[in-house]
Amino acid sequence: EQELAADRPYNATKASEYGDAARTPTEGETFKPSTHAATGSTASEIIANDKVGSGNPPEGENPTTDPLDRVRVDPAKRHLTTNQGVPVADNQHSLKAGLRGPTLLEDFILREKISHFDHERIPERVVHARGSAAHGYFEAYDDFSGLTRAVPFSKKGKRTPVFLRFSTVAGERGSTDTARDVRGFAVKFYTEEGNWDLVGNNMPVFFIQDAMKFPDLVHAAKPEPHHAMPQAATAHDTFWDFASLSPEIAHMLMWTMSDRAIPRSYRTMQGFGVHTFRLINAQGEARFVKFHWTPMQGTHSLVWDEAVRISGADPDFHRRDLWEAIEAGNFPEWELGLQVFTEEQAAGFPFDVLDPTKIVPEELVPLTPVGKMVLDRNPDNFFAETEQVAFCTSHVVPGIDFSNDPLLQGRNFSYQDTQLTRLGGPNFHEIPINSPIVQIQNNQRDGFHRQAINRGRVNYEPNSLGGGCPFQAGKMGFTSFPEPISEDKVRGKPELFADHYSQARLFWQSQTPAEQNHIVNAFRFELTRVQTPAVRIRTLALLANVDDTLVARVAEGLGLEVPQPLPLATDAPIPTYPPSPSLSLLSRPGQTGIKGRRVAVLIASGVDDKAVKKQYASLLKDGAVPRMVGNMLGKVKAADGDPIDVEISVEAGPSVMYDAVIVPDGAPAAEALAKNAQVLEFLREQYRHGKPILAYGTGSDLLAKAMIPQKLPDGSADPGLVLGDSANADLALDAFKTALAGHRVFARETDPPSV
Ligand code: HDE
Repeated sequence: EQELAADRPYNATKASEYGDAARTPTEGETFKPSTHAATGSTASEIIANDKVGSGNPPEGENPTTDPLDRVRVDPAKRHLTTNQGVPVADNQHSLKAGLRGPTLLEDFILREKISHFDHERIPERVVHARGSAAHGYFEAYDDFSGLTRAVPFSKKGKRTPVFLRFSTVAGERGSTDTARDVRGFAVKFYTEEGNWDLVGNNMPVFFIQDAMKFPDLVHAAKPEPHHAMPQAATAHDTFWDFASLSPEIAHMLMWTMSDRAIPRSYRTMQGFGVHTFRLINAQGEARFVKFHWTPMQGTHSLVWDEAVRISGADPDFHRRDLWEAIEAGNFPEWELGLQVFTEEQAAGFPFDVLDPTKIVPEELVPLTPVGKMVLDRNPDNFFAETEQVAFCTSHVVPGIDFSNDPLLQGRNFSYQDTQLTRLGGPNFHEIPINSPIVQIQNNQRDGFHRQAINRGRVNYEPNSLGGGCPFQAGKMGFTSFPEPISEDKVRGKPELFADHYSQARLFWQSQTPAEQNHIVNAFRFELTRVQTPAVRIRTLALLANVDDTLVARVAEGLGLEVPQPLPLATDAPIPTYPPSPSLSLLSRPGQTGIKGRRVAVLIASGVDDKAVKKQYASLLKDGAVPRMVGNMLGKVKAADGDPIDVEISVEAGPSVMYDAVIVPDGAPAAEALAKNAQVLEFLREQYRHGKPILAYGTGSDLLAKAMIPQKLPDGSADPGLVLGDSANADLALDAFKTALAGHRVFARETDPPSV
């Protein structure tokens, strides 16, 4: 029989109700008195100041961490209790009238346990259901108070804690990570003037121009309602039916059919605020702004064939990648860049900055880097944090304001509204992950699951009985930009919104040939899945307005003629843009380095272990993630007789789990591996997916057995295929690392694939 761990009643959430002495935790207890708790005189003031969302956090610390100890539960050395704190003697058997008798209604322990379990699930998000998140901070490069009074930008080196949730859009909570889809990129800044949510995506434009159309877009994109297919993908006939009848979608289609929709990792995606927002400084001066997050890990994507296979091999591919990188101390970073422009400049642009289907090309307004975001801590509990976090575009702080983008205006209603159902009422701001780091003071009261114990009898304003508190903040408070408005009340859109194609063309023309090939193949794949011929043809008619080559190539892939283009929605002259190189994934900064890249080292008995161990260590040192991959788990006997552990088998860790492969020297090893068709397939997939391959000595025999070409299809040397021997081992490893930093050799691709 275990003794009860606590020798006296103790509850971290009630500590100070029993006086200061009760704040010392008993053994096995996790509660730590907060480092910044005020030492007020009455017990409840101490509680109030120790609560999450209260007190003044010391700068540079993540103040959301410490106070959360109030709600952290660590069962170490503690006994089991019911939710009422009653010690549970037996957690295996229900209470019965006799060993073979019926279970008794009286069994409050069984009923409480089952009943809580019955209600464990909450509704999943209607879009962006599948996500992964992490904590971190944003650090300003300088004092940008001339631009905005938003506190995260107030001085050089200032750190603001953040929580970032990535997501796919269409798939359900248990769907796969690598579906072709937009990715959510939602950042919550916990500032000293309240929470600011920058709820963005990994693409800078959107499908529609007005919130009115959002439910239709989502209905069309989600599984078809009669049979709930496809899961974890955007629907085919219904989505393309809607798309081909909604020409404003043209630009976004180019992005979603590009490699942006199949990122290699959350860590290698850009993020965008999408809408035009406003920055307001302390003098009340306003400027328009677009927010851009640039990954310092490089901007990389999967190839489609690989994305499909990963869905089977590891549906948690992106979730795992983010988790493991942070656990390994390989903290991902993004630079925040702002495109700042005035209302007068905006009036001169050939597009409307309120139109969320348009970008502001970086060549027109360059990015100003203002800070970096670092993700350095995984959540403690997926449900409590990642699932319950509630982002709302309406959560802005003084210094940030909206524009009249009609999509943003609609979102400002939608997010707050959706949380009411999803999180069960109006107190979702009290859930620890959603609580601001500043104390909340207002006269809102009650509602389901209220946690604040508001004291006193005054719950209205103005009042005299409470000394007028809490009082209005006046100039210190949030003030909306006083934009002058004098217009008729109408349903409609501005004329420039009607140009649907010029920026779709800009995107297409700014891609490299390899990226253009991928776009054509993606359209071909998706439209092949569409069963209704008229929908295919109408989509081609839409693409005919984007680019002649694009539509001709897609039509050819579908065995169709190019149809007449869809009629244009405007007679106004269509703007033309010079190509924007920054729209190509391959031109983004941060493409160097191999941190976090996964490298398979194929081993079997007889492998040249000295060289292998050296390569392995060198990759580790550079922050890469090498893995010894073999026919089966267990030990292989190296050439010099030493055993080496196989970390994973080719069966459980197929090619698509790695960014590159090393095939070491050692004739017996090459022979043993060559007998396994999965190994040969592994190598062929590495090649087909453009991944760097390093082979030493007899490793080349294995490549030959897998029929890996030595030259690129055009006859030139393959920069990703490095052959080495003992004489040039180090040079070869360096060449391999360079290829790995470059990520892929797209020049290997042929259509259809020849390997
Ligand atoms: Fe969302 N969107 N959205 N969206 N969205 C939601 O809010 C909505 C849009 C985005 O990790 C929902 O809490 C409307 C654009 C992200 O928790 C919902 C419109 C962009 C996330 C909702 C849009 C986004 C959401 C579902 C058009 C990129 C996940 C659950 C007017 C700038 C946030 C929830 C997270 C989630 C509505 C368009 C990004 C229903 C009505 C444009 C990253 O409120």
